[in-house]
Amino acid sequence: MEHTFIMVKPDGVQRGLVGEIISRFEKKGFYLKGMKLMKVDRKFAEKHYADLSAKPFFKSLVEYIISGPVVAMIWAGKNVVTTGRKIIGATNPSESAPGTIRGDFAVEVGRNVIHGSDSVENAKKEIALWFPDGAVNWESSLRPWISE
Ligand code: DAT
Ligand code: MG
Repeated sequence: MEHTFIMVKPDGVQRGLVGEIISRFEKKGFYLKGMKLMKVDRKFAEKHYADLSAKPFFKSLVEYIISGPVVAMIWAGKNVVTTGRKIIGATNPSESAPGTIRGDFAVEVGRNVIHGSDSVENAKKEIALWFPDGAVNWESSLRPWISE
C-alpha cells in the first residue's frame, strides 16, 4: 500500500486544525500509520526542505517550520500521495480551491498550514527522515468497506 508523509505545520497546530486535518484524511478512507507531535531544530528543517535551499524564501520557510510544534504523520492508502496533495490544495492559498485544506484555512503561502509529499519517491525519503523506525504495522478492520 502507498504511503505519504503529511505534516501539520506550526500555524496549523496553533490554530487548532490538527483534528480537522486528521478527520479529512480519515473520512476519505486513508489509514493513519504514524503520528507524533514534535519540535524540530534548524538542521532538521533544512534537511526536510533541502531541495528548496536555493530559493529566496528558504530562510523564512525554515524559521516558520521551527517556530513551534508540528504534527508529523504517515498516511497510507490507494494513491495517497496524489490524492493527499489534492486534499491539501495548491501551494499558494490564493490559488487553492475551496474544499481543500489550504483553500479553506489559509490565505498566505508562508502560512499554508500543512505539508504533503509530492511524489512516492519523496514520500519514502521524508518518512525515513521523520520516522526512522518506520510506520506502525496495523490494518484497519474497515478496509473491506473502503477497498475492493
Ligand atoms: P508544497 O508545500 O505545496 O509542496 P513547495 O514544496 O514548492 O510547495 O514549497 C514548500 C513550502 O515553501 C510551501 O508549502 C510554502 C513555501 N513556499 C513555496 N513557494 C513559496 C514562495 N513563492 N514564497 C514563499 N514561500 C513559498
Ligand atoms: Mg513540496
